[in-house]
Amino acid sequence: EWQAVENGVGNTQYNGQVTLGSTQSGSTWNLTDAARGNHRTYNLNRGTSGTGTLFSGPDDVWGNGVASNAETAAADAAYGAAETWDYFKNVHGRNGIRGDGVGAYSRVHYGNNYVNAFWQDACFCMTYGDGSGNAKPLTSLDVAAHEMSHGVTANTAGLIYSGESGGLNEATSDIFAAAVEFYSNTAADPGDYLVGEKIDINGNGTPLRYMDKPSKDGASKDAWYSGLGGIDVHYSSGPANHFFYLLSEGSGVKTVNGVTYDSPTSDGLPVTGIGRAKAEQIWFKALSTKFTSSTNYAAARTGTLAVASDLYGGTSSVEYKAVQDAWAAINVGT
Ligand code: ASN
Ligand code: ZN
Repeated sequence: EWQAVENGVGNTQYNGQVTLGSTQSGSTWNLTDAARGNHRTYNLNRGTSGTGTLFSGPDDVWGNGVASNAETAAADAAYGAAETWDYFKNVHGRNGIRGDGVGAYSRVHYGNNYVNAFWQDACFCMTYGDGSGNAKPLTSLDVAAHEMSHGVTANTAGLIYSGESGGLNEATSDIFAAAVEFYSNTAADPGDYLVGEKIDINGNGTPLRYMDKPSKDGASKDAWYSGLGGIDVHYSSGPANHFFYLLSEGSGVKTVNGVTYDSPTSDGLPVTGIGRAKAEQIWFKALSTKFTSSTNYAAARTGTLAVASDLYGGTSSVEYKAVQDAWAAINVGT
């Protein structure tokens, strides 16, 4: 059956009004993004298994910006998937999560008052709860990019989700969550080095995680220590998130897009940032060409240094030195 590739309108909860890829079949529009590997967005309608129903309807307008409209979370999830796709393609030359041009799918309205989101390799899909009171779906752009990046990690380094490699796996998702948010940079959701600042998971407006000083969340670590591999991967990610922030922006006080950061160093020495764009290139290339399933913090240092040398001209480059300094600042390789 013939389908037309369309651009619809998404009225999201977190990113204002956006353009969404859709397909038209007769007088029905489907939330299937033909320009991005046919990524599809499904409604679980509070169920917890299967795919539910593909979002479809008599028009190409999705959601109204309010969580009570079932299409709103779909619009946010579809936008997040599209921006993440575009980011990996346009910034890193990667054609989809697996690099094969095939889109994943998203499921929204998982369960009742479910306050989490997750990626699953088995279905090649990501799933979002509606949050507390079913009012704060976990479909913010950074969370979507975080979950989808788990798919990229699984299909590149394959970092094992425990011990230090698990922390690096989690950090990779936070790093690309921030990168995608800066790439998208809508007025409603400007780029930042915070994770989950839109979903009010703590009920007091604070974000889930802070990359400039991870310990601000009360549990994540700012620097490597010998017991790091024994804590939850969402906390052992802290030092690598901190590394990425320092490499991008440098230590001390800095305001970016209206958010003020204050990033310490464990060795007390300053770090001069090389900018987020170069830091992203270094992390992605290390992930996809140097890291393996068992990479730990020490090996991540070795891998990123090798990549910095490859990309930016040897061990005397400013970039190589900044990578050295940023690892030293989180107590790796001193
Ligand atoms: N949202 C969490 C994550 O992506 C789910 C989990 O703990 N696996 O890390
Ligand atoms: Zn994660």
